[in-house]
Amino acid sequence: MPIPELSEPSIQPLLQTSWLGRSYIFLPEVGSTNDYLREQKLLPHGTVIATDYQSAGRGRLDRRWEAPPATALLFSILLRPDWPAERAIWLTMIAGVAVAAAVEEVATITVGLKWPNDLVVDIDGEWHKVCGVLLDTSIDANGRLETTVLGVGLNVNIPAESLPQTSFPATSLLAATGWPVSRPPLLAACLRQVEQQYDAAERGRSPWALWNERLMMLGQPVAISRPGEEAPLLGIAEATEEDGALLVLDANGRLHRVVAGDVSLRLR
Ligand code: BT5
Repeated sequence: MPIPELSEPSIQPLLQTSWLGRSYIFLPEVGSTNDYLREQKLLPHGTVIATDYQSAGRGRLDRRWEAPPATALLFSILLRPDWPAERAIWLTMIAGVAVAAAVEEVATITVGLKWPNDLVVDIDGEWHKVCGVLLDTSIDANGRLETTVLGVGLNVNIPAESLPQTSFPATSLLAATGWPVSRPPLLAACLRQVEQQYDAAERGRSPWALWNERLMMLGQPVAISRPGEEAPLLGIAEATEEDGALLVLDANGRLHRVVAGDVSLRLR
């Protein structure tokens, strides 16, 4: 029987990292890679788990993340940054910037970011979601990050007809470009890019500028649904602040600072 594409013996020779993914676990199937790492308290910083199928893949707010078997990159990274809790957003930014750069290395496609954590690609003038990022954190009594799990779900070779039906349209690299992408080198590129961005953050460099540069909705009319708020906020997405907050200008000229929510673009 051939060894699975994402198994440790396939991935290790491709790794170009010094610490990320050197502890690596492949499970053919798991509930959720984020949940698996959250439960494994003793694994070292930089452990990566990848799977071919999640039976309980999660998005934010306990939403489902769906992908048919062996068509996506579904992986999570265990990180123990000695950072204040407010800096957790840096990890989400790092994942977005790093995975976008990795995708652009291996596929002929330009990737944008949709605030706060989605990778999107333009297909005939309409943005489609190709990847989502999920950060789980635990914080110690001193307000510092303890254990964090950074999960990435990237739609690689999902055929167009098998894409999940979602309110914000989904796509895969295959559906968007017409070309399948080999998952092992793409995973290795993602890990190299994440390590590079993480090491820079450890040296004090915020990923905010790189993240902000890729945000595709700045200057555009948006509708934002916010947790706990019935009516969506309508306005122009003006800018972001270094802590990741989105500034939205409404029709009355009032500037709103949004820290959590889902953005959709609307027509002018
Ligand atoms: C996210 O949440 O986009 C974060 C997704 C993170 C998934 C990874 S996979 C590895 C790791 N282990 C996990 O259990 N999770 C992480 P959010 O922004 O809340 O988006 C969720 C919404 O995206 C869902 O409600 C659907 O509408 C849509 N969706 C579900 N599956 C999708 C897919 N494959 N492609 C695009 N959109 C999808």
